Amino acid sequence: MCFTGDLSQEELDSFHSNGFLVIESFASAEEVRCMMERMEELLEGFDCSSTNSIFSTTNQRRTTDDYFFDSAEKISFFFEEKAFGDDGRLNQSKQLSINKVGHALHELDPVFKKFCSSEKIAKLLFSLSYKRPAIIQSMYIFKQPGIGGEVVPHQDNSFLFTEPPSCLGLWLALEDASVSNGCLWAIPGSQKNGLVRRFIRDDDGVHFDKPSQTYNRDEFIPLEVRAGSLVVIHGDLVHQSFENQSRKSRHALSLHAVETDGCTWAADNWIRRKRAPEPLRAS
Ligand SMILES: O=C(O)CCC(=O)C(=O)O
Repeated sequence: MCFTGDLSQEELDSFHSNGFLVIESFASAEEVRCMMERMEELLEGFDCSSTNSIFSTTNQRRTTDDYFFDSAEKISFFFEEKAFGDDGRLNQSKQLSINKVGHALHELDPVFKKFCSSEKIAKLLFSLSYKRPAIIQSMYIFKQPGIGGEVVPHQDNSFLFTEPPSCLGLWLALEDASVSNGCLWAIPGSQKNGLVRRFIRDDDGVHFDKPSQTYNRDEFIPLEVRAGSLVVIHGDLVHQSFENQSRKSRHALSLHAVETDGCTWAADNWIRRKRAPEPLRAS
């Protein structure tokens, strides 16, 4: 049975206590298949020689080019840091070299748009008391076998800040995610400690306003989930994922929603849109 309706009180309590919630079978096998097949087509059409932009959370300098900034309203392709050999060429096919595709699949691609603006996504957000939620970014994350890079501990409100903070992560497993292929890890309840730092864009590019905090590895628990499961992530929850050193990929669709009713988008966020995002509608 796929998710169709509201969250139960028990699910809401669990989300508020832990800062995350796993909804199994949120997406049907058919929805997952359609999005994965569509991504294969998009990759087929991607000309590798058009960009060599790398996505890295360990090397911030690599994420500050115009290709990255412009991706807020485009479908753009970012390579794994370890995709290239010393000669600057890809060590494997482009299909196995891309770290992620973002950040406007939910607006520009009909297959992803259908899922992202579906009634169940809207209902979920309304169940969490959002009044006029909008998806502000979408990422198809590959976590490639062998070279899938780590995502260092972070809070999503750092990157997608509204006043007051309202970011919510919706992370859909398109393939089974386990400790061996780089599943999400989170510190349960860490959202209660509030936002530690912000990722600011200014005339010099992007930077954090404070140094990173050190987290103890054993505070984190793994969120191992089956394909089709959705992990709902509070904007202040500290979460991360490790390198994928296995031979299995771990594809996921990561969406981030914000409240547009009574919350103001911060002008110094990395995303500076020309058009306001479209709010999700109740049917
Ligand atoms: O998919 C991953 O490995 C990390 C994704 C994540 O942390 C996010 O989308 O906020």
